[in-house]
Amino acid sequence: MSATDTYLLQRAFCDELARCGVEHACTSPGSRCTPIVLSLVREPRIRCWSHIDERSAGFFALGAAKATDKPTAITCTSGTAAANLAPAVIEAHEARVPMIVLTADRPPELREVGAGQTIDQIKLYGDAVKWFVEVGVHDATEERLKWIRTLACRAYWTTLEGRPGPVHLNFPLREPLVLDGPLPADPTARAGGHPYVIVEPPPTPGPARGPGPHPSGRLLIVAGWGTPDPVGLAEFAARIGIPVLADPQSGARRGTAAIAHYDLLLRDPAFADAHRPAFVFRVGDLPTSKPLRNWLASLADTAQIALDPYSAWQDPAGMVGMRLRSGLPRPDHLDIEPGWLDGWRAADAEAADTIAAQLDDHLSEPLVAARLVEWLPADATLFVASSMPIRDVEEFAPVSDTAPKTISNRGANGIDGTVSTAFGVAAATGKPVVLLIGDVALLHDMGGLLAANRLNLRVTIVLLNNDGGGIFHFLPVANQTEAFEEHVATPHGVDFAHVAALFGLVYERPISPADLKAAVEISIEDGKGALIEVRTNREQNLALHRRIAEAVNPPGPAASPPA
Ligand SMILES: Cc1ncc(C[n+]2csc(CCOP(=O)(O)OP(=O)(O)O)c2C)c(N)n1
Ligand SMILES: [Mg+2]
Repeated sequence: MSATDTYLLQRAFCDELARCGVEHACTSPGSRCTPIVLSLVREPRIRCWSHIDERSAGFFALGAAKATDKPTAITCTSGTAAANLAPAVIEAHEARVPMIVLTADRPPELREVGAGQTIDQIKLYGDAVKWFVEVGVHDATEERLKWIRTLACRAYWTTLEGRPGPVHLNFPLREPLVLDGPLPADPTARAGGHPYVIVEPPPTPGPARGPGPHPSGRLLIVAGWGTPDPVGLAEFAARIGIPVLADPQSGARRGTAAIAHYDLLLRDPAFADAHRPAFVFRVGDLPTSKPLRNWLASLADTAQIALDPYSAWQDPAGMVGMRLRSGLPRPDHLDIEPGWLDGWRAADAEAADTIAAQLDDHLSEPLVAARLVEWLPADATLFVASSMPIRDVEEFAPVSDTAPKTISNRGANGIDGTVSTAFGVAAATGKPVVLLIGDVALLHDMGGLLAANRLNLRVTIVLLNNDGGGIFHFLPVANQTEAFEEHVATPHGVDFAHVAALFGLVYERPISPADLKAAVEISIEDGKGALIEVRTNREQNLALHRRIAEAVNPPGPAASPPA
């Protein structure tokens, strides 16, 4: 296997990835990966994004794939570099995101003999990938060139087939790793743009009108991330009169059937009991809300039907008795109990008024979560970090027909890689991206900020800085005073103005909602991005959440922990 063989094979492989539809790839530096990196960079149809840290690169690729629903390619060198992709590969697996991971490796004769930067990369990501291939070392015969073209096509289509997810191809590469002459013609090269192997695209789930359950009475829809055709779903529900408990990530928190504040409403046992449905359609992923999850788990007499287009099995309490693949039955008439939707809507409207009254005009975490959805243009993406930001957006964001697309890394619920994922979304959409993130999550992926100036990408980062993990104050661990602050809340005292300066970001620290709105709007309009810090206090944040929950449900029980 000469360098010419290596580069002929890699060029054919990348050509085929591009023909299939790969538009973005992430690279990171190294020696062993040189042929893969150079071949990707030389493929004009693939935009290559360079990263220093493979963990960030992995999440960036994840963000680009999430934003486009198309597989992103990512490559790295051998050794622990490949291990650093694991968090993003796992998130891609859990969240059904298509990714093509191309790791460089030492050839077989250099494994387990003390050669540098060599670890066991075979099936490195275990069952988190849909397909693993040890590509092997080959001469670039016509036969092998054809084969590697089919391999690229198969890798691409495998990421999308059935439940989408990542695939891993491990490429052993022999020295020399660079070419010293021109690359000869490829006998398998061809004109035209179509791939070597065309695979029928997976069926898109959508509304179905055919046979299926025809429930009546009290119908309810719970919609989460992965809801197919959320606008159609919201319109259908409004026409028929079915309340939709719509997580902002579903895209269905719109129209006259969407219920926004179910998380707060369902904390009241009397409300929860009085609003028990006969049928629940669970569309897409389960929302994060614990009161909603507990309520669904308690509905023993309710028929629960999951629309499960991606074969996700989202049912920790084991309540789902039927799984639909193709779409919800959407007959024109359903026999819905009179007043059923009105009852939900009245309660939701009252909760919205109560929240608005409680939020007054001071900057707080719930206020920021609620208002961002209103302030952002409809073509923007709101990327929401795990921990309290995702919960606050779910709890407080209003129903809106012009809400931005809201996404989050909720496959494995990690706080890692959040900054990089948001930059990946910005790279792939070319549209405004606003990242709502806590201080610990930002510090966890601070290196992700390198993308702003290295890759000339703009993200408006709204940082909720409560100097630690505010979420833990809602949990019983908050009572373990001897270890809580240092080992659980983990305050750090970092000055984020310095972080902004270090990474060359515009820095703002608004002190009123009006200032924040102006800072966000300017950042989006001038396209420069920014780090906009909102300082909050963990104890006061807990107290505010409790006050709101009590105001919505007087004289109901104290707020449930949101974990
Ligand atoms: C990779 C990873 N490590 C640890 C956790 C556990 N965890 C959940 S929330 C959290 C704190 C997040 O703090 P911050 O980002 O400041 O948000 P806040 O809780 O203040 O809203 C931690 C450490 C996790 N989810 N993922
Ligand atoms: Mg925090």
